[in-house]
Amino acid sequence: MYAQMIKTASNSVKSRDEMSPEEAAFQDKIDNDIKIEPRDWMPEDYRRTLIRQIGQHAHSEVVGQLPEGNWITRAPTLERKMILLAKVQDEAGHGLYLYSAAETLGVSRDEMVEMLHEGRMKYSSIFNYPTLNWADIGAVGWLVDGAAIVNQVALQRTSYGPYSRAMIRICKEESFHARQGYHAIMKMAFGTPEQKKMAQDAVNRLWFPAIMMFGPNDSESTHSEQSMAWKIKVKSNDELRQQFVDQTVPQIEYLGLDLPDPGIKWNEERGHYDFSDPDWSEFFNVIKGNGPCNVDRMNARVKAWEDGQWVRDGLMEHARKRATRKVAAE
Ligand code: FAQ
Repeated sequence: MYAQMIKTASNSVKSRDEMSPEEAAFQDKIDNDIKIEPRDWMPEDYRRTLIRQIGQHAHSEVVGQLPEGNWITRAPTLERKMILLAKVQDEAGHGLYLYSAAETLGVSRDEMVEMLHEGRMKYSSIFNYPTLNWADIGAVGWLVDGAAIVNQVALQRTSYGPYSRAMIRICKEESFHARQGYHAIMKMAFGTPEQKKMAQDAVNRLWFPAIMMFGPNDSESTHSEQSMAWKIKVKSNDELRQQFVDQTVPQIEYLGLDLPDPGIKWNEERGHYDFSDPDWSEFFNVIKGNGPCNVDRMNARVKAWEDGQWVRDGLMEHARKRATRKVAAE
């Protein structure tokens, strides 16, 4: 039934004249910043695009636990272990809010998980890169959560009510995540020469994958035009990427680290930092499944899903027995 779910809404944006009366009324609500709620009429492509984006976002939160979860047992102090444990648990919670938001659009969590496992849905490219040492954990919190926040703050204003409301709580938790990451990397950058070297190496390796998180350049983005007309996305990929670069470069400088891209330079005329494009062929290769960790990530998720089957069976049996008892009592 959902085989076409990931079919994208890449048809060009309709002009007012081409819209049916229902579509025009829907667009009026969007233009007037009235939230769309689950029972409201919506174009089928709006629904599909949201399921794709929210589902992909939920999968990213869940898969995103893997690179950090890997370091819980190796955190350098009890305090860092507690912080990391709490952060990774938060990411699981974000996945759950987002799966619930997507479910309001008529797709079940099981179906989304199946599509992920069969490679019919994506998750964020960033989680296909390894976390090689403790400095990477600081850099993930600072750069990856930092990039996620820039995007998610904008998404608090997205047109679909359940998605926008989920974003509000997620953003609050993500800002704690970014701060703990920056705090961890500060300790390294202001620590011994060896620690500073590790921090530099982490920033060098994770910089370009972090700026790829915002998706391809606007000129290459398949969905942006329609998604922005529907206010599913409120800022374009390039706008968000620029915002992230502008806020992060001074943070790198404060740490006393070298900039990871020789193309980063303040542009007085634009009032923004210039920076180099990432290697987009690497990005497209990663999202096709050929990044350094894609196979490991998917194997870990499929194994976790299969290992958890007995829990889901137990819960279903418990619910079935309760329902049977209730009917018998009536
Ligand atoms: N990775 O037309 P566009 C986090 C695909 S949360 C993989 O520009 P769109 C928290 C895209 O799907 C991070 N695929 O697409 C955390 C499309 O493919 P399709 C996740 C990507 O949707 C931290 C094609 O490329 N955040 O990190 C990516 O309009 C630490 C063309 O692209 C969200 O998901 C990518 N980076 O814009 C957790 C935010 N970029 O369907 C744990 C919500 C693009 O044609 C630890 N999502 N693609 O086959 C969005 O805002 C949007 O979906 C974008 C992409 C901006 C990511």
